[in-house]
Amino acid sequence: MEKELKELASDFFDIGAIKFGEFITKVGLKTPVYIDLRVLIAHPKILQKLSKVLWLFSKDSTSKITQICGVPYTALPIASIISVESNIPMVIRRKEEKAYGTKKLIEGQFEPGEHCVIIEDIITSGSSVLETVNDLKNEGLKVTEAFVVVDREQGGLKHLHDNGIEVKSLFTLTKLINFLVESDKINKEVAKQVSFYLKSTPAPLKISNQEPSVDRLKLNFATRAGLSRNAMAKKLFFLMERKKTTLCLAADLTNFEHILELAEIAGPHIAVLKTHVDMIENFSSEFVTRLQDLAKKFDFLIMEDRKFGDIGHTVSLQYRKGIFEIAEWADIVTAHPVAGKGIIEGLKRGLKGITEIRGVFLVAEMSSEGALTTGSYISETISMAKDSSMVAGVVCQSNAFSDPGLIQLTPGVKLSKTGDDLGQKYNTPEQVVNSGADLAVVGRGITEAKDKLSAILQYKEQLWEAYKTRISKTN
Ligand code: S5P
Repeated sequence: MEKELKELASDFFDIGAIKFGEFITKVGLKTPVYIDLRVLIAHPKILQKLSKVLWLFSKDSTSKITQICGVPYTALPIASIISVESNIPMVIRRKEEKAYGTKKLIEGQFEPGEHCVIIEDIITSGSSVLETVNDLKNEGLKVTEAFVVVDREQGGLKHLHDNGIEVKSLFTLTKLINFLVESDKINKEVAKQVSFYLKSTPAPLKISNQEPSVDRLKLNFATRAGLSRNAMAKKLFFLMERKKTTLCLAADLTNFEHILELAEIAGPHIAVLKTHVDMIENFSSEFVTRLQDLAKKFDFLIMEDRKFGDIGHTVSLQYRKGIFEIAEWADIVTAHPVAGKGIIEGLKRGLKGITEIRGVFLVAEMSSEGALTTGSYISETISMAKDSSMVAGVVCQSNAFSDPGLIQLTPGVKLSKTGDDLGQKYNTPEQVVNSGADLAVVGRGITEAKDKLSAILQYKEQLWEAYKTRISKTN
């Protein structure tokens, strides 16, 4: 392979794909060397040679690669050639801004769980690769490897490794320069300048949507509170940390006295009490007042799981008006983003004149059998959540987002894993926490228990233990 690489290095120099002088990189750094592999498309033979050598890395892959994704734009032709030559399908991640609604972010045909390898021309900070990986993962693809032409040795490798991506590169910049010295393309003085520059300039990791490059599952809630843009998420993170509980009690009972009785018992041990007020037969404003008193006394938040799902105008009225006047008392509400971002605007409008902190959880993925919340619906919901300061978190079953400032709420939790006869599916507390749950919803696991307090404590403890273990894992 050394011979081919040396030849490729000379080719790059001859076609002007590598230049020496003073340049500014994509992430704003000054550099004495500039590599622009876009010119390769004017040299099909070199492009083909490069693709062939790059694909040799696949021989050592630990998993069977069934999809290939080139990072736009420079790596796209390389990925296309590899796809054609290896007869492995390719996916493309759109580069344009994430407009929610109509456009698919990932083009191609694939099943969740398929292994996809990333093809990239150059890594500096690793941010382009990471953005692509995050979007592919949101679609359910497994991504653990990136095949790269040149590693500029400025931190990208480590950043990606820290995020679970192993990079295999044909050249480090040092190796590329050495080949060029050996082939008399550049002199040693230039090589020295470049190597000095590399040693003194690590590249910061920048991601276009400003998402920090951290694994949220490893951060504690206090740290994540500081990374959140949403006031309710901050409040909830701190509350969970303070009370050492991630339990959200689904008080799905039809008589409000029974809900209040349960809240008396559960109050000290829960972070959130979740209601469905439209199932309460004797609903009145008295219920709200008494529940709010208990919330204050025991330091928990109230979530009305209304799952708003209509056009913004309707939602703004449903939120604020009617007999429930939800906006007046619910700290948090849930919403299906099915109607588009107007729903969030509608909720915002419903809060006019209300000064207390309020937050929304968007339902990205449901727990029940046959739910239609799959694929791009989930990733589009995540994009919507990230774009709005109203959104405190996302309701989902899997670790579907990386933004540490958002809270993952996961329902469908029970100590015994059986479902119900209407399609509800359950996972154990440990399983949901390992799948990213920050806050876990338990309903019948508690409401139907003979000894409610001991059930509450059991769920609380198991969930908290699993969270502590999760954040203490180093990889
Ligand atoms: O996907 C979902 C979303 C929600 S919010 N699946 C759910 O089960 N829920 C709610 O969580 C549901 O409305 C109910 O209030 C609670 C689960 O109750 P359990 O009795 O099955 O634990």
